[in-house]
Amino acid sequence: MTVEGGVAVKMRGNPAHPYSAGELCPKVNHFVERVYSPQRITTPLVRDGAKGEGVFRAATWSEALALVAQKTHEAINKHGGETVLPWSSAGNQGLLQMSSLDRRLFARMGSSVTTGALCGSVAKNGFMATAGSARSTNPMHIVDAKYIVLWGTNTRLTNRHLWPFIEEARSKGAKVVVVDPIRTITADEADWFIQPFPGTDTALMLAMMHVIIRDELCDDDFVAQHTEGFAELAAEVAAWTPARAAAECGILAGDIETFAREYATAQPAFIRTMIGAEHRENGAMLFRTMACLPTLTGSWKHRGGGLSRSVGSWFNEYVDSSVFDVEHLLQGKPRRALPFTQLGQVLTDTSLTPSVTVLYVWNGNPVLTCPNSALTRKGLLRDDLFTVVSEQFLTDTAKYADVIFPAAMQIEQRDVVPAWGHLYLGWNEAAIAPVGECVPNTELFRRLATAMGYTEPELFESDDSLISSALHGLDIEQLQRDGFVPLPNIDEVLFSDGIFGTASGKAQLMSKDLASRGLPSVPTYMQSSSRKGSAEFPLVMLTPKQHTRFLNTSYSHLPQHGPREEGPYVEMCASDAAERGLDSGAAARVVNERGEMLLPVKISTRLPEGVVAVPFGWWDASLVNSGNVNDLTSDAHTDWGGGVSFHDTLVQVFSA
Ligand SMILES: Nc1nc2c(c(=O)[nH]1)N[C@H]1C(S)=C(S)[C@@H](COP(=O)(O)OP(=O)(O)OC[C@H]3O[C@@H](n4cnc5c(=O)[nH]c(N)nc54)[C@H](O)[C@@H]3O)O[C@H]1N2
Ligand SMILES: Nc1nc2c(c(=O)[nH]1)N[C@H]1C(S)=C(S)[C@@H](COP(=O)(O)OP(=O)(O)OC[C@H]3O[C@@H](n4cnc5c(=O)[nH]c(N)nc54)[C@H](O)[C@@H]3O)O[C@H]1N2
Ligand SMILES: [Mo]
Repeated sequence: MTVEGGVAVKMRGNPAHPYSAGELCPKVNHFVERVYSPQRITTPLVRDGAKGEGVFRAATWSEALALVAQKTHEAINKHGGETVLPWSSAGNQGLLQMSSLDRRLFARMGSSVTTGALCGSVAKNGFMATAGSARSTNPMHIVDAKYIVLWGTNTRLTNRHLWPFIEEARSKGAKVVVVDPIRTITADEADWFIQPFPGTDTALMLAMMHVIIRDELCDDDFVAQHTEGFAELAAEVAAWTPARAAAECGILAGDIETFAREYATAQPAFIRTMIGAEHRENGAMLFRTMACLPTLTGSWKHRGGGLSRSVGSWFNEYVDSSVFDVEHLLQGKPRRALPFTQLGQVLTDTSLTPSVTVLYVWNGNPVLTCPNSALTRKGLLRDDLFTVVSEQFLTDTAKYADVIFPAAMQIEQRDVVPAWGHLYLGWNEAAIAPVGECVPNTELFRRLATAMGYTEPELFESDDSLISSALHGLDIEQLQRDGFVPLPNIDEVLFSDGIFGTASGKAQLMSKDLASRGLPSVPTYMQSSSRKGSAEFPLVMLTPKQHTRFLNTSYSHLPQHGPREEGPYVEMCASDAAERGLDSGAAARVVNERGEMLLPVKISTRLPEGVVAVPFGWWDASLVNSGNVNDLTSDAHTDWGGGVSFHDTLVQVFSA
């Protein structure tokens, strides 16, 4: 960071960082402009118009805090602590600013808590059902792979720093296969692109395992010593011939045969996956089944083998966020758990007792990032709901607030940053004082605790003290000096000894635990509602990330971001467009029972018949018509893991 006279003027990446090699992505290479953006919220704001209208007046901190404390006390006195709901997503992903002192403050209030997540908890819980551990393979080991499967992840867009490692592996002879219902920019660069119909991957994997078992390509010793339930799995996959799966997935049976044999024999074979494929009704099953593939072939044994998803849980051993939970603040009270992803349902459920009457939102933009936005908005418009938002910008969510607190950004606060894509812990030093009256989340929660009249010292712990109480077994001096430190176990080849994280230490090809929860004990394909289709809404709509300059909905409203991406559109194949009399660029209405969007048509060869795609991340306010695709998406839960099935959404498209 270059700072002149207390003003940040330039930011660059650290070329010594082993993963990023100093490359800033298009999301953050204009970060300094974001910090000093004229649109930034720099003082507390109090609503000065109708709810949702977005009209506010500046207020002092003491006025805003007093109002929030008064409303919160009133609500708790009337309905009990569980009437308060804190809703926080990832924000800047720092240890302190993502989730720390808030846990203590809301425990002290006895508030409700959220369960599940928009991101990652399905992949994690699906994977864990097989492997018993949330940890998966170090992504950087991909350089040693001979066969790379990028399964439901758009690496070149969403995880671009991994791409050079993939290129390096390819230069050493690795083959790169992409499995995705969309021919993404990553698929464009693959050696082989496999395009199953959305949500049918589990059928594809069952057929792969059919071939692997039938052709005796399992690692028999590994399976015998380190797994449970092989016979039950074999019985399930026996019926999944490549021909059967081919019909379900819309791909060729011969391709399934080849894929299975190549995957099993080209060792080490590495599967890389992320989040996109979890956003489905059967998302957890997809990840559970995927974890069986390297288990049957024993590819975990090799550096360059295994399966890699988000690796945040590697940090837990060294960055212990459980120190933020202080039991006695709860005074033995139970906490009511409400589903994180279904905020609209929670806020509009009239049978909920007590109903949520005070909502705190920070680190997230749920009006745009949760599914079924109309329901979220309806809930936020309730007259008897008091909404507090901490934000950097007047987002579509902040517009519904009664009080907004101005939030600091990364370069204005100290934090440590665990990663989800590599195994280096980052040190985030404050480079400048916060702009205006902005404060880090931790400081907001200390001020709120004071305003509430609470006195427990745990509610006021300093940032430095919180950091030092959470870090273990790391060289802090090195961390501060270099800006990053590798996790001590970074070279571990996960599960290479065949010891998994389950109670028995064996991978669960059959899981009694799943069975006891009423779920299928062995990997099982269940057709999703979107695969079944509907006469009224016959098209499956996918809504992945598609813009290099957006981070979900963050950045997209800023001049160097949204305007430099082509606006939102509905992408479809030529035959689906022709059937509807739509040409490229024509205005189309994308409709279902939840909402409607007016979008230009983009005809492409990236999608199969029956599947359309609309990019995620645009704000409502940025467009004449809504740019928010979550107006249409399904808020149905995933099979387990508490996620949401954004991609199991059905729509119809009409000429506008
Ligand atoms: N540029 C950019 N980068 C980002 C983000 C961003 O918004 N913009 N967001 C960040 C965040 S929060 C996350 S979680 C990661 C996500 O990283 P990814 O998981 O790589 O990204 P997604 O776009 O969610 O989904 C990836 C792919 O999943 C595919 N998919 C959907 N359904 C299925 C299915 O049934 N089977 C298969 N095989 N594939 C399926 C989609 O077509 C999509 O191409 O990206 C991070 N990086
Ligand atoms: N249709 C569809 N919907 C999706 C997805 C999809 O692929 N398709 N992806 C899902 C995924 S994977 C994710 S992760 C979620 C993301 O969902 P969210 O986390 O809600 O998304 P963001 O748009 O990143 O919003 C983060 C907000 O936090 C604010 N913020 C950042 N740092 C701080 C801070 O330190 N303090 C405070 N108070 N605020 C801060 C930013 O200004 C921004 O407005 O969206 C999900 N929704
Ligand atoms: Mo995410």
